[in-house]
Amino acid sequence: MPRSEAGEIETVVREAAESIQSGIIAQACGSYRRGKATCGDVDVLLTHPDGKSHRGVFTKLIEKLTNEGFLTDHLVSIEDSGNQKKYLGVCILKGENRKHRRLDIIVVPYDEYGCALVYFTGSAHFNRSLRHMAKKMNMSLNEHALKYGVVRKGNEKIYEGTIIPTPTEKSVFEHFKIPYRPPEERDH
Ligand code: DGI
Ligand code: CA
Ligand code: CA
Repeated sequence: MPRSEAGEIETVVREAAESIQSGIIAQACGSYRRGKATCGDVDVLLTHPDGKSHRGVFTKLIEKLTNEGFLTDHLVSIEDSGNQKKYLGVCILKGENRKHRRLDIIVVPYDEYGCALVYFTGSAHFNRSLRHMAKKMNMSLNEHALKYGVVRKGNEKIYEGTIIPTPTEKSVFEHFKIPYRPPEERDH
């Protein structure tokens, strides 16, 4: 789809989320955030800066968007091992000649927002490069957290390490001692 349409989808999700919980942050990540002219799907990441009000939004949001006729098909709803919730589905914008589009909605606690933003912005290739860098520095990176002091034996983790607070996406880059790379430059 053209990126303008991805932007419209982001707005629908953001406005619905805001009506459920004011002050919520809703950001389309993935290829959209990387500035692509076209996007295969839309990945909207949600969090709340007060650290707690993201809770309860997920179910209400899916329900509201379904009742509005925006979400037409639910593929998967996952609550992962941590505190992140992920929805994979299909949506359609109002108006003539609209097409069904794939939409992912991810709700994360604010203390995981920095790492989640990096992860869901991608690209998948860029994420792999960062994880490789983390490994070399005895750290680990995933969508939840950056950790230091990780002990590995071969591919096995012997010690999980300790979480480094990463309140912003920029802080993730700082801990790797690399210059901040804007989303448009994260294809590799
Ligand atoms: O085309 P994209 O929007 O980049 O890709 P996507 O919608 O499949 O996934 C959104 C982001 O989530 C992607 O840019 C990076 C992350 N991601 C998805 N699948 C994987 C992944 N990251 C890693 N490391 N490995 C994956 O399999
Ligand atoms: Ca995407
Ligand atoms: Ca996706």
